[in-house]
Amino acid sequence: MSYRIGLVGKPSVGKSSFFNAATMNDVPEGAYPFTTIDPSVGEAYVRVECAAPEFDEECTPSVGFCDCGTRFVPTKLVDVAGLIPGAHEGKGLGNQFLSDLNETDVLVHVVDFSGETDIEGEPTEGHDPRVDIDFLEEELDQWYLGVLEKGINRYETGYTTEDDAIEEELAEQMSAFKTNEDEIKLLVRRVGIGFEPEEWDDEDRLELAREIRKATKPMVIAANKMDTPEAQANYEEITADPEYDHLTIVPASAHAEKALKSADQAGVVDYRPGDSDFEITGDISGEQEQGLEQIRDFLSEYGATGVQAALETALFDVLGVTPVFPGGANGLGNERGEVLPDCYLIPPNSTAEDFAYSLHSDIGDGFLHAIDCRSNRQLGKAYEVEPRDVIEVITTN
Ligand SMILES: Nc1nc2c(ncn2[C@@H]2O[C@H](COP(=O)(O)OP(=O)(O)O)[C@@H](O)[C@H]2O)c(=O)[nH]1
Ligand SMILES: [Mg+2]
Repeated sequence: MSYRIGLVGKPSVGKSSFFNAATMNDVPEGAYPFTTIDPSVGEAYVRVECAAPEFDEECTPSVGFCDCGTRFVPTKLVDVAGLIPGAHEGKGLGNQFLSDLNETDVLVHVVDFSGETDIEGEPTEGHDPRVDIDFLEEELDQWYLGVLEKGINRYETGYTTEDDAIEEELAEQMSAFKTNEDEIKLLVRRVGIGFEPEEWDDEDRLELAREIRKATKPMVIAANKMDTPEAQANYEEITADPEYDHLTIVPASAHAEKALKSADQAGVVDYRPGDSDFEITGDISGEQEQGLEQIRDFLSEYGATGVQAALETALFDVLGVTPVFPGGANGLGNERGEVLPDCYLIPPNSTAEDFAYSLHSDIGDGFLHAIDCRSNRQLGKAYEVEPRDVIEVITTN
């Protein structure tokens, strides 16, 4: 199971910079719209505290790496360019944008908190980032509404068989959003509009579209360019605004993350991505030192650069993904001499049996019971897996 985190936002907010900082790949960046024509897919990492030290072992990750007890587990990051107002009507790179967006599991909305770009991404001053936050939600809602309306239309014009229920029709029409009948049913009930679409007015439809969007495209806001005083002032204001309470906002500086990673690669600092501090280890000029000390101040104010934090908040907090280590009750090593080689990211609310299936369908089919490797306790198939569990599956085969 591999998750895809999508970076979205109007042009020039720093999506490519964020993407590059998170993946250290080379994607063109520049302060003008449409630099990134094709969506870029790269490998980023999310941090998970390694379980091996608890067993007095040293792990040998098969993918990603482990740095002083912190596992860096790979995840896919997608730079989804091309969102401008009216994208759902096919303006700009709208349609490409929408189909790329469908492939993502969770979104990080990169917002230029400095207010130095207007709604189209052109240079300006004093732009309110709240406008961008609202615009993106509305844009997505309109897109969902369009697809929802098609489903209602099909239902009403009788393309479906007599006894097809509306949730069935909508689940089919909206299948690209990875929803299903049960979810649609639940959301129709939540909106409280009944199951007769002829009775849904425009507002009901929009509200339902919005609920489906929220359920299928959970989102975190990365308040980017937080290294500028303008962004810091906007951040103070917006995080104190009750209208925006429902959002998860992570303060971020793609520039700071990129600078630290570059300095680390050049051997002049020792920086572990996501950390709240770093050490200067090489010879640097006074100017470089001044720049790095500014970044250090930023880290002590905001806890980190926010790039790792935004990805992890999206995956673990908003989406609810569970990291779990396949282990062995009689030691963590396998027959190839690897120690705790894997850390799986599995869907929220997964059971021990689901976990077994994520290892291999044969392991799922032959599931007898599982073992919690920390306590050696036996776990039944309905056991709900907890983050950082170390589990061995015992099978009949
Ligand atoms: N101050 C500051 N500027 C940034 C940051 N991230 C990106 N930028 C600048 O914002 C502009 C647009 O960046 P880019 O990554 O191309 O944005 P995109 O169009 O959303 O992909 C460039 O001039 C970047 O250098 C940041 O964290 N801080
Ligand atoms: Mg870009």
